[in-house]
Amino acid sequence: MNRRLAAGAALLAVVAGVAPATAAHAAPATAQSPAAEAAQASKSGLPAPDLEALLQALQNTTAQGAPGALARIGGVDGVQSRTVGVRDKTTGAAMDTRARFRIGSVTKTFSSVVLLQLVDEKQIELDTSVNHYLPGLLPDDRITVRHLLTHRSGLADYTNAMFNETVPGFEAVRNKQFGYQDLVTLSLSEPRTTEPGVSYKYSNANFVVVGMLIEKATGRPVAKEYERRIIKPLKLRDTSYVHPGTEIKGLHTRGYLTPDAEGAPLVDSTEQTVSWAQSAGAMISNPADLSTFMSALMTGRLLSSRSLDAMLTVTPTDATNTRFYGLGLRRYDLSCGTSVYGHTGTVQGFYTYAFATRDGKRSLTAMANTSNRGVANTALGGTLEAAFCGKKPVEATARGFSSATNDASAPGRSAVTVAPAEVDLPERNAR
Ligand code: REY
Repeated sequence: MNRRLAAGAALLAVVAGVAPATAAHAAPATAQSPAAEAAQASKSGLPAPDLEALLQALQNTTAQGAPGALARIGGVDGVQSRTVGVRDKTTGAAMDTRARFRIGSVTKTFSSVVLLQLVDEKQIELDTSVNHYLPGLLPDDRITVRHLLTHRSGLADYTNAMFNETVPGFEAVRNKQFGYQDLVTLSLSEPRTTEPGVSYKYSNANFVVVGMLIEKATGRPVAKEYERRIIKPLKLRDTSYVHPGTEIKGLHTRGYLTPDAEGAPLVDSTEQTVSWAQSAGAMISNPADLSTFMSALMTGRLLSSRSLDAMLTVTPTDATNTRFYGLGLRRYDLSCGTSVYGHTGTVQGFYTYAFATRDGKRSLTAMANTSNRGVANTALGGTLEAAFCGKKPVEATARGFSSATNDASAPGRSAVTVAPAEVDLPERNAR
């Protein structure tokens, strides 16, 4: 079993063991837990973040081989952050919450917002055939714009083959510039995965076509549209789309890709075109900007309520019934009953989580400067519970619930409750 399969098997075991979401609230209403009292006092109405568990999740992430990791909680209760390890292995510079990094598929949420603004402007319709806008592009007129945004088009994810061998795959494309059409051709050279609309299959090809739709409808490159519709209005000074440029300018974190061979040295993957992903994954940002973006999205500053509702209309992505996908947006249901919306990202050298509550009053960005290391990504996901659920009620343990689900400081906590980023599941088709 290679590392990927081993990690995946562990994750599946974890998912199978997810505690019922009700266990954490089983304490009767008469005796209020400290967390519940704190929730009443906070402006967000949420319990105070469990900063010890947050730090523990980051330490678990570096214990799994990430050079560094960070978590930054933002919102109406103020900013709280924690970092561990380094952002640069050569200089030894410490991880820094201000530094920029590659956000991978969190880019999909930016692309969805631009597309949905075009829907608001009546330039594009969600339930119209993609081929209506891009004649002859796809082999099936039944594939609609909504199918792309929900990963229900059946367009194969060409990145599975591209990165079958992790480091050679990366080196082959790191300085390459693909046209959108090249990426669609790669996808169409593989069998389609589902009839249009029938089932969810995560695929970068969908958001490549979303980029094409944006460029067709506006007559401008996607970079300009991100800039004028999101980056400028929200004053996101650390957010950019520099494709096909390879650098992350300014203060940034270096990314370290894990080779498939056990024990092989990490590959510094910081500089690359990310041309293989473009509108599916090539943006650069930092935690404060991602927090601003996710909160602005949730509070209706970017979209009409109709389009936001469409974006938030989700279907399950797996059998746990805790993970869902809307339009370029994930929803995770946490063990305390709180739902959070956002996206995960994986590009070579970087894992990202960017999520906010439905009312935008609390947000979390977590990042580790590693990838191809699913166990580290799962550990990083432990920051979600710590940030949004706070400390687990002590009386729940006293009443006999298993310590694994209720002890906030237990190392296994993140493994029990976290929703792992689907990109790292062993069979990527299962995404
Ligand atoms: C591509 C492979 C991951 C990453 C991907 N990312 O689809 C999109 C996303 C933009 O959803 C690479 N894995 C790694 C391998 C596996 O090479 N052999 O982990 O860096 O964020």
